[in-house]
Amino acid sequence: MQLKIRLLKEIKSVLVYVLLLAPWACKAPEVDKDLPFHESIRLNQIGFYPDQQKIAVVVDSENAKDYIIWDIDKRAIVFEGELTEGVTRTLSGRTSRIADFSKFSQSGNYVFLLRGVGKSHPFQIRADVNQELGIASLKAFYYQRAGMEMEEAYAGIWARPLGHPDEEVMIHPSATSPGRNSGDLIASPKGWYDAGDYNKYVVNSGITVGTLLSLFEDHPDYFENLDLNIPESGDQVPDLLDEVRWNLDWMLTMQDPADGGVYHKLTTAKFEGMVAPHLAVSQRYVVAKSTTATFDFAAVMAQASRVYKAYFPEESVTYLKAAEKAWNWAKKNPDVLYRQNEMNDTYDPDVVTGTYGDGSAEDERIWAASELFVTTHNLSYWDELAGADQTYKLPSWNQVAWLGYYTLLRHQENISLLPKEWMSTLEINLISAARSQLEGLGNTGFRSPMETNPGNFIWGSNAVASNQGILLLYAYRQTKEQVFLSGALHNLDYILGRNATGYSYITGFGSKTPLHPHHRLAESRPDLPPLPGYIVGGPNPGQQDGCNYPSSFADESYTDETCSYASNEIAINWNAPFAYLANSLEALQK
Ligand code: G3I
Ligand code: 9MR
Repeated sequence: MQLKIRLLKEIKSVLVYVLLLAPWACKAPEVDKDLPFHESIRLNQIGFYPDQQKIAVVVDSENAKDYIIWDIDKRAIVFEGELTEGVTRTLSGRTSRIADFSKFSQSGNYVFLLRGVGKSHPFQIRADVNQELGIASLKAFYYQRAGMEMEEAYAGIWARPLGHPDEEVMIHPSATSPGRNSGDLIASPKGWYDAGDYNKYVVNSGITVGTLLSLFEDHPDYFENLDLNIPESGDQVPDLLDEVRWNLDWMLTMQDPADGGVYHKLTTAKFEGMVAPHLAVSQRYVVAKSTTATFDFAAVMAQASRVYKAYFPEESVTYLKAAEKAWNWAKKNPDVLYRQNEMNDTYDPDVVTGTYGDGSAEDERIWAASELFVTTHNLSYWDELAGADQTYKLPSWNQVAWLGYYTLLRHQENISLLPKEWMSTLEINLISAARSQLEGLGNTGFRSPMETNPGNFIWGSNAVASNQGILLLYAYRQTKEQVFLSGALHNLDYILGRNATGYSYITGFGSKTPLHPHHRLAESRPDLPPLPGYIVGGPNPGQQDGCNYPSSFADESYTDETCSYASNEIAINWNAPFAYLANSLEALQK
């Protein structure tokens, strides 16, 4: 009897053992090897923070239900779940269901597997999951440097000869002034190439530098020792500030010393071909001054004067003088808007490169006044702001008021002389704008603020997603409400793969990434993978480049083709907000 019971018990425990282990044992090969990657599963291809949300979206695949998270290293199932019942629709009408595995928080390397369908791209869960991405998004600026040889020590396989020294840039007839005649040559070296093209535009440099300096001001400790492996690494200055200085040095040369006005751009007359920088040698010009460029310059120099004071005290003084001189010019010339067609009617040669033309310089005035006020505490700049429009406007190259307002909020403790009510209006407007980004998020196909409005899909839509992320992070820092942090992460997830095309839109980061960006630096080296760390413009139903797109729906209007400058170009003003988002999230986790 005793023996029988013992035997029965043993059989039972063996049975339990077999029952427990069997599914593991026979599922392992299925999970790991046999199931193919499946496009219907969309998730962040880099990964997630242990304590934050983790969501995958499944499009179509109506019958699928159970999913597992498979640990690639341990070769084991570590989490199981079911897709939510709720079905939403993507912008193109496909069904979408989500898998929320936020509860799973173990660090590791994983793949998401949908039973009966397939597996996802691999991803990680890690406390510093966005660190390399953040660094690469800043290192991208180094690769954009004009007038510098890229040495192998810093550029690796992307080493290249020096191009565009810009020591002999011609004064275009639209840009003459006493002492500078048409055809004269000036030196205007350094700076970053704007984008896929090799020109240098002050307006776009402005928002780019402003965004990067704000990133530094918001997280100085994080950047104190962050190593970008650039030629200046190892000096006493944070690498981020060394990198930005390369462009500030150039911007300073764009100011006419005679009157303080700032040339709108430095450009060839026509876009160069898809050739390496040292082979793109057409004559470059500085072209017409503009109010927008000059106010943007004033804003950036005022901010730089503040930020660099501790590192380069002499430059700090130079920056402030340049800012004030620019401010005075722009105040005297409030309506000198850049109109390329009119310019071409009057002067030769015609200039047909990027315009960065803008109908109003009012937001640029607000930005400049804000930066100058915070740096100098001079109340005459406050007078400029007292009656200004305070409604929230998402930053873009032609809408920069809130770069200034973010700065006022960042420094509110030091500017207590401003009326409390006026300052709290800014704060209220910021927070309610952030809240409205989240409205309707749960009904979108891919669960991101970006998709709550099809109107977000413009040329450079990925910068819209990034700038929304920045707004949400500011709201988070003001309120400490988790929904805002979560919203910013949703847009990061969107950019990194949880979206309608299934691309991670960052070159070199993710499993399905752009391979043919409209980027002369990359396209002139077809033997190499594209330079890493760049965000491409992203879906844009305008499709202004006339390339073949796979779809006309807003969030699917993307094609990874070199010809597609309207959806697949890279640009400094898009990388900067993305770099802000990735690095600020990292800094916040620390
Ligand atoms: O202002 C309208 C807005 O009212 C409307 O709702 C929206 C709908 O699409 O369009 C808005 O105008 C757009 C404008 O950007 C402002 O966002 C135009 O359609 C669009 O064609 C225009 O695109 C600009 C593009 O140059 C062409 O001018 C991009 O913003 C700008 O980032 C891009 O910049 C180029 C440089 O010129 C040259 N270097 C490369 C760089 C990146 O592509
Ligand atoms: O390469 C140019 C890109 O940087 C600009 O964003 C884009 C729009 O201004 O123009 C691209 O240049 C194209 C030009 O406009 C038309 N001919 C083909 C050029 C691309 O090879």
